[in-house]
Amino acid sequence: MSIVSQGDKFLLHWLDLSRAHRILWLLEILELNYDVKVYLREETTWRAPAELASVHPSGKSPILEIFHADGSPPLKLAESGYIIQYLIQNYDIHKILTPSDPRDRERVNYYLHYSEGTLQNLLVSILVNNVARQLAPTGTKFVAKFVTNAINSAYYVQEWKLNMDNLEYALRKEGTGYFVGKHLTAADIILSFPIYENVFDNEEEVQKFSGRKINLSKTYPNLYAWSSMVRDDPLYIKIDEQMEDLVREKIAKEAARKRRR
Ligand SMILES: N[C@@H](CCC(=O)N[C@@H](CS)C(=O)NCC(=O)O)C(=O)O
Repeated sequence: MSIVSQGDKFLLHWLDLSRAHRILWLLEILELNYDVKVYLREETTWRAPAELASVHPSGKSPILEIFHADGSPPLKLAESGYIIQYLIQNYDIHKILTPSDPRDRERVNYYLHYSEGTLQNLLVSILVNNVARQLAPTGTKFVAKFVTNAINSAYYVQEWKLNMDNLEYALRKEGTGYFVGKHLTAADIILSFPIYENVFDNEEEVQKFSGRKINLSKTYPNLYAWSSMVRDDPLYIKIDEQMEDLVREKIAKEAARKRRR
């Protein structure tokens, strides 16, 4: 059994435009000592590069490695909800993100499951339909478009809207600007990807898949204000800037490697 300590080191396997960004935000908030390894998505399929599969059999991001200061065997964690829960349980020593009310802690746990169990699946399904349209061979694209639009509008987009309405209502009812209680919690951190990154910071794509013009800020004013809170958080700004630089570096390195081949 390892003894966790603030001296532990972390390596985050971070895929661009992925769920891993929120783990980075959490590592910053908890002031942990981390490094990031950057992976770029494949251009046409938008899948992770094969090298991620050598880190973890899922081949997905985020993966978080933890190297313990006491020399005990390192850990390799997968699944955003679990990673967030583990980090907060073991490293939130000042209780910055841990509500004092046990009922609030349970509500946070609900969102950790809800985000990956329900909300994110809808967005992934919409993304896969989008990729299907792009990958359809010439001459069949109109069929692919017709079928994927029909599936989206009969199921995924309806479900997504239902979830957006429910989340808007949850924030309005809470009345604090956060999903649970009066402060930032893991609920806000896990939802930053499916709500802020996938929707409010991705408006053009939302307009395309939703099939009609949605005025996001008017339809979902509480979610809009919450998304602005995420975007303007100084540590969120810091990780955005840091990753922009690292992604640029990685693109340049890969281009140089291709030229050498
Ligand atoms: N349920 C997992 C999902 C992980 C996942 O699907 N990650 C995506 C990035 S957002 C990925 O690595 N996709 C690349 C691929 O599927 O090839 C989690 O919450 O961490």
